[in-house]
Amino acid sequence: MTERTFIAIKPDGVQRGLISEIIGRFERKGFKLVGLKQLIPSKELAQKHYGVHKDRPFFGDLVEFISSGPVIAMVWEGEGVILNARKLIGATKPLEAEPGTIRGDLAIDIGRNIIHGSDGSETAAFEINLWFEDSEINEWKTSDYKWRVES
Ligand code: IDP
Ligand code: MG
Repeated sequence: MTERTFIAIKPDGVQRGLISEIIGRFERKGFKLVGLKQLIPSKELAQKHYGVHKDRPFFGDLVEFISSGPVIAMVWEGEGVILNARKLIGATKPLEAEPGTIRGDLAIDIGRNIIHGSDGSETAAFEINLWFEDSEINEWKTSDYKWRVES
């Protein structure tokens, strides 16, 4: 099913110069970028985004970190993109993430795991709506879409 997911390159990924490396993996897979912006998230936005973790001991540090510098916020579209993005990203703890995944290849620490991806369809809808206005998301077809998806 064609669906959309919210992906964010966290401040550590931006600071380490990994934007093109990360975006390139989603592009090469064949997913389509339909929304993209750089912003320094407010504390309020970070708190809402990570609201499910508000009672966890790391919540304060996490909010502080996410709002500490520029983040690349994106919406990616494609067949099965929500679950598949999670596979491309790898496990939350980078040392447990398989080689070949973004976290497995590019990170070490759970608190500096460089990328966020929505974990299900409800979360994706909530996060896209939280980070993007409808007018910031574009509907378009890649010129070579027939060569990626039989349709
Ligand atoms: P996810 O990013 O793989 O979906 P979640 O369990 O939803 O992982 O946690 C959200 C984020 O919170 C993680 O990506 C990581 O940055 C941070 N986090 C999760 N667990 C810990 C922890 O035990 N210590 C420090 N940070 C954590
Ligand atoms: Mg999560």
